[in-house]
Amino acid sequence: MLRKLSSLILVGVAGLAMSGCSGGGGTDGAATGSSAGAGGGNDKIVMGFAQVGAESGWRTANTKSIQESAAQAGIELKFSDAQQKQENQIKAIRSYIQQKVDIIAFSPVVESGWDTVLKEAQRAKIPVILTDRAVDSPDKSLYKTFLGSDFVEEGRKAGQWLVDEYKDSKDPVNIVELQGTTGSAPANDRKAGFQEVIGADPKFKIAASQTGDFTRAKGKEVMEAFLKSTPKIDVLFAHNDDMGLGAIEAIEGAGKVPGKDIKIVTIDAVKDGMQALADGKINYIVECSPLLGPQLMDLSKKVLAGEQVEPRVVTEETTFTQEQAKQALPERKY
Ligand code: GZL
Repeated sequence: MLRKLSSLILVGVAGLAMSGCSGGGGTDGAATGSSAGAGGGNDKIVMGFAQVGAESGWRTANTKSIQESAAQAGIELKFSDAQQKQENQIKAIRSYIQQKVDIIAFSPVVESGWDTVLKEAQRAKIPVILTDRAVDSPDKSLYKTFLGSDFVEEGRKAGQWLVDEYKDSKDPVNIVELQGTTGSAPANDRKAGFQEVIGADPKFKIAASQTGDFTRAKGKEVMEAFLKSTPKIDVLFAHNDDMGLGAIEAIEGAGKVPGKDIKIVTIDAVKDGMQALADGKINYIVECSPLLGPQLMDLSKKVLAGEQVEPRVVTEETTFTQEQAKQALPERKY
């Protein structure tokens, strides 16, 4: 792109000077005209993507979608996995700034603490796109758009299923909640949406609520603790399928029947979750699509072409009952 062309000329001239005017092709690197930018030829877009980690089936599908879409769009992708640590994502973004990529995209592991590094990208004139998760910065000029689900609505849908499921019951309904990663937008917003809907009826009580960090292992561990500490559990609300699947192991380990003794509602609708739903171990799943790759690449090309893009792009998604899961499974992409 333009940035790389100017740096190619600069590097080429410097290279010639450094290699005694060998006319390029020398072995000292600079003479080969390698771009001072991020390489990839002078017309290929180079994207730096800082991924959260590989914590769940959703994240694996999201990564696959981004990598495959970049290849199909002819975009050179630099990709990093932060193992769910904010400091690793910040390091990756700084590295992309130093490499002078054309655009940066990332899924912020937590909502806060991004202003400094986003201002560094802004000063370097590298546009940023948020995917999947949001940041809580009041300065909306720090990124071009936020592409991802409405997590509050996902929480509301989970709550509404519960209200409908227990509409004829007068007895208290004891709920335990496996929250997503502490401080993350999906955890904060799914909790808020769920509470907004069930809070209207005092029979619904959240007896225990703790983070399972979106992983199966932690979901199982926390559910085991809930089963020991909470005398009567009617419902589990897990912020993602993976924690729900871990909780199923704990419930079965305690000699109870998931989906019957304890009803389970989760969010994501990844293949393993949909299989558990079809098998009757989960009762309802709210979809959260990880297939953000094509839209991300399209938005990136528009941003770099100087076109206006919507500041917020909400992904389309639905919900699944056990019957609907049986129908959907054969064609499920993730
Ligand atoms: C939601 C995404 C969440 C998923 C989890 O968009 O950020 O992170 O619900 C994943 O499965 O770990």
